[in-house]
Amino acid sequence: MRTHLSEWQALAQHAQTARELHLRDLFREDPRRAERFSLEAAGWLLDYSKNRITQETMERLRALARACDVPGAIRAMFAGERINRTENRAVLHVALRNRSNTPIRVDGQDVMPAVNGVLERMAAFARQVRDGSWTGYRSRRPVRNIVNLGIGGSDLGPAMAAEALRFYSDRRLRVRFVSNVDGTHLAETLLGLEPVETLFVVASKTFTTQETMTNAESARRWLLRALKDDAAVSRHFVAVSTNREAVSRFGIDPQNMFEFWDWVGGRYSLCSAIGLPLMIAIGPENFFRMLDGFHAMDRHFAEAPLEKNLPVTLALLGVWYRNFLSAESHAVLPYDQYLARFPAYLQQLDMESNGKGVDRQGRPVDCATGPILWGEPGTNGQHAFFQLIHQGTALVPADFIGFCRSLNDVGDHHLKLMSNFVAQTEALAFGKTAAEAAAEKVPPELVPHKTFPGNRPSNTLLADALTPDALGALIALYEHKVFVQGVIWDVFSFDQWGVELGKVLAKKVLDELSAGAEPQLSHDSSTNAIVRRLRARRYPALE
Ligand code: G6Q
Repeated sequence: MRTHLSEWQALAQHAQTARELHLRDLFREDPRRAERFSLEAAGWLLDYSKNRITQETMERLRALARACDVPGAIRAMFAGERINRTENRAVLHVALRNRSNTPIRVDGQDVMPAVNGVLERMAAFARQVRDGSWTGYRSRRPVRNIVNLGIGGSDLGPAMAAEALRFYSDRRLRVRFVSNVDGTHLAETLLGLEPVETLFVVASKTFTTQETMTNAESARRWLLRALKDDAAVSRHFVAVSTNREAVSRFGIDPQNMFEFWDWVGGRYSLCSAIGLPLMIAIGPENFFRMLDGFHAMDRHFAEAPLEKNLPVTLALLGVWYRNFLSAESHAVLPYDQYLARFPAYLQQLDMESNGKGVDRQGRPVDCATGPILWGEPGTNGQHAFFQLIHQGTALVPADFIGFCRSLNDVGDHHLKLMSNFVAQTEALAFGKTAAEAAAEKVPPELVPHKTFPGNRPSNTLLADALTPDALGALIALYEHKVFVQGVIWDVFSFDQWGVELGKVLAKKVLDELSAGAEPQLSHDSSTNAIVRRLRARRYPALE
């Protein structure tokens, strides 16, 4: 068990004194603190000096990482070992963006020719859509609307990245994402679209997911209502999947299926064919630049020693707060409107990977695992929940993500944005003492309210501009951070069994909700009553 490790116990001991440290004193005592606790890789600066750590803290955390064999785990992942043991799969998202093209083997077979082959087919298809030569069924009209139908890992990555890289997108094309089984999502998205100008990308690794298949069937009906010929499906639907059989059963031409593999986890699949709608939006060259950024961070992660390793450092800081200073959540605060969906994307990456309660031997874990991850872009969050981070009782370590240059140089907006970015981390770290408040002539009764305790930790992540490669490197940074934390907590980060039970129960409830005759209900009294009410009040009434 992790807490039995002497390195763990040493950290717990060390945390008792570290709890007393204040960032004000740490910075006062060491004028070179920022330099000492800053790292750079793949175009990103990480300044982690505004954390409640000392040199000793970091050394002890790295000792823990070594005791948990983080270096061995990194090697095993890159070597294509079946580290996803509960699903008996290798974990090789790094192969998808292996731009140096060195062989990466699964069961002795190099996967790079297949990876490169699919990327080439994607690029050829994306070019056809972008240059207008992919036209609607029996029409000369080019496709203008691309609607991705997918959910979870088959939605969040491309949806987030299409927003993040919107600056680079072809504005003649409208790329949209429908995920929810709620018919409103599809209905509102299709409103006003011309079927003959619309291409659906059905993105599903398994091609059995209820939400995606329901949306795909409804989209097909919508298309055929207008085009009135089943043959139109093969012109207006393409698929991204590992399930060739189900794809052709749906009526999609296997020529228009873009394949990926079981060693690509859903939430790690953005660089696979799942990225197709993004590639159509921003073009293959920008997509490849994004892969270059991913690869640069992958190389850094695989090669840099622990003390210079950005993903390892972020992971260890997270472990420090979660396990030794009892933080329950972690905020991610991008100061860039294009990154509006980044926290939602990271929520899946982090919480689905490390939201686990048993260790790799199947025993209940003896330490806290993944934190609750949340966030919103700055400066919006400042006018909403930042109050709690500054003066509330919860410790919320935060990552501030920003860029030196804006892609939209409008007046002095960027200077104002970034002045807030800087000021927030400063205010969080150093606060304002009661004496300082009093010196500002704050009425005595208000002094406690206008005092800021400070000592609230943050990381600053800064890149020059939000380019495709900067985005790729940023995503890879978090992917590997989550991986390292999973190793330290000794949980399996690449499965998600916790989502299964609800799916199974929903099937039963669906039968009950849609049954003609009043069904015999055998749930608890609460569930029975809700099912009855839904049936009774559904309008128009069930026959
Ligand atoms: C991600 C999960 C999950 C998955 C969706 C969609 O890591 O596995 O979010 O991506 O359930 O699955 P399909 O791609 O099979 O439709």
